[in-house]
Amino acid sequence: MELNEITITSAIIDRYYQRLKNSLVSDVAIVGGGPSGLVAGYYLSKHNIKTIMFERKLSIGGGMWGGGMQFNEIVVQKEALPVLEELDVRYTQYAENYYTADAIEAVCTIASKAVKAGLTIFNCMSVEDVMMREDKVCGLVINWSAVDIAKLHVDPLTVQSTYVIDTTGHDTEVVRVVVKKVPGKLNTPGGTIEGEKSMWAEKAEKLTLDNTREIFPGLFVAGMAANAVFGGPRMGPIFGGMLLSGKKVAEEIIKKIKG
Ligand code: 48H
Repeated sequence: MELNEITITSAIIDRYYQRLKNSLVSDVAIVGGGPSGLVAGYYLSKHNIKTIMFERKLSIGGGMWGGGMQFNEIVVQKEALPVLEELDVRYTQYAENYYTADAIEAVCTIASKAVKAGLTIFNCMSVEDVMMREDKVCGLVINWSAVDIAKLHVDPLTVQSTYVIDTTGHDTEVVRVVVKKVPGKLNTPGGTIEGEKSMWAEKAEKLTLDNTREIFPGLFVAGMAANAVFGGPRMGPIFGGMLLSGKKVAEEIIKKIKG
């Protein structure tokens, strides 16, 4: 059978264009494809909420691929096992309340489930700003990561979204832009980013969940970003808090959209 390069090229351009055009207006835009973002994307999509995700890197998965110090196993505590079960990730008990999973299986399986539930992912795209109106964050300003890396002076494009979730991890990049450029205060004790604290796993895992919420009208934080914004400690390679945080942020937004 004949294979024609121009048809191959045309197929990619047409399909990608369709997907991008269909994503210009969405219910939820997630920034960052780490574990918390992927889990949020899964639950939102499963509830038929139109959800898109932007990931700066070529691969999604964030900090989960490398487990702890590149030993590619993750630890998950008992309370997060229902999320692993829902997502079909296999796990093994290590000690009372400590379970482990293969980091590679976890990333691949969660990502696959999220995409099959309907999440649209754009990799190699960076979020550099938000779209704002008087009262809320209402979208994202995006550009190719390659433009960002090469420091080319190329203007970005914009997508509109009812809610934005910052799951950019330690750097909490979307919230950082809002603090710098959008009038108003964050919903934190000091009204701004409190900053991540040093390692204290037990406390951090609880706080990650407490801190998963709407931080500014239209803007939610989840995962490591939630801790960084609210001044919680880090927790190292235990991932239950990330999974539960992704689930919680999805539930909060589902409640807002569907009542
Ligand atoms: C597009 C962006 C941008 C941007 C960043 O760091 P992540 O894995 O995030 P979480 O919160 O889901 O998981 C945190 C976890 O991996 C971790 O680091 C833990 C548990 N640490 C504990 C400790 O003590 O260190 O993923 C964030 C993703 C990454 O893939 C980034 O590339 C991406 O967000 N990202 N994507 N536009 N501006 N900024």
